Amino acid sequence: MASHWEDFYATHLPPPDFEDNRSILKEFCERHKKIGQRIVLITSGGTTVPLEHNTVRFVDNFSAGTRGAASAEYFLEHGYTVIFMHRLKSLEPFTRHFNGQKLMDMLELDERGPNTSITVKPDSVDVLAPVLARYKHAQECGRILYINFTTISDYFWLLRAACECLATFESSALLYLAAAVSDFYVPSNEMPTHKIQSGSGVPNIQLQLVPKLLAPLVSLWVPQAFVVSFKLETDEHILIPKARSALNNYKHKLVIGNILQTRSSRVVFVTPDNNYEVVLTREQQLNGMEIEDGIVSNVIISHTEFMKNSKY
Ligand code: PAZ
Repeated sequence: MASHWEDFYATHLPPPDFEDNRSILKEFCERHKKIGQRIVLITSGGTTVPLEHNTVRFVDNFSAGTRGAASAEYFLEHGYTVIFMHRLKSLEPFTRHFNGQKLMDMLELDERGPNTSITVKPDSVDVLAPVLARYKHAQECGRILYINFTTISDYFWLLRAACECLATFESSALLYLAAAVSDFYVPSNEMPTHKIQSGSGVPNIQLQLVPKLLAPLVSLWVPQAFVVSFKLETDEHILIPKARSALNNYKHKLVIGNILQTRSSRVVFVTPDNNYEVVLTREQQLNGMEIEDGIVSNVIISHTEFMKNSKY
């Protein structure tokens, strides 16, 4: 049985920096509410499920955060203000282009003179400059806020706090829930305090079902917002039925379905009225295009339509 969402908050403490993050979210939303721009909350990356309170081991999720980080850049390009709620150390907008050693390889170090200098290699300027320009612009306008989570419990607390701040935006708020959130967890009161000992034999770890937050989110926390959830499956046959059942259960506006192996080239939009695919061809991929460009453009068309028809 899934525990009820209210029980979850009653039995799991907020993360230690929760009040700081709540104030930061509140201040950011109040500032942008005055400007009157549209705002998107993007959740990105996977949550962890700790197996011990003093966590040495945890269950993790495959998500790298590519979808969320890339989408954040496209929402900024379209004039949205962005709250980027992501798994700590997962991919982030802009820096994702220079992951690993890429940035180091673009730089030249000169230690010959009295002053050490670092320059960008001439053939890397064209690659770095456009991304840097977009990054600087977003920073200078203060249009993106980064909030990070690690565990499923952090995610729950931060998501609700963000929703409380976003509610005032009514239909101008868009929730783009791309994070891969664990479906199973070990409740706090069933978790050992210390590292599980191999000397005690095979551990008996009982995972419970995570409560479905989409239900209170859509009906109570941000009832006027445009909510988009993602659905990941590995079996093509159940993708659309599962996406449609989520839409029927939670009564939000759009589920974007994807299959693990093809998620960067094909997604299916499932709406109350129909299904349609957004696809990136091999050629487009080779030309450096990203499927998130098409996903975000289509989501914005639906959000615009939703705002037009909304009385809020
Ligand atoms: O983060 P990523 O780019 O590696 O993967 C994106 C994704 C597959 C996690 C996302 O598109 C998604 O489907 N999120 C929801 C997953 C789910 O809980 O069903």
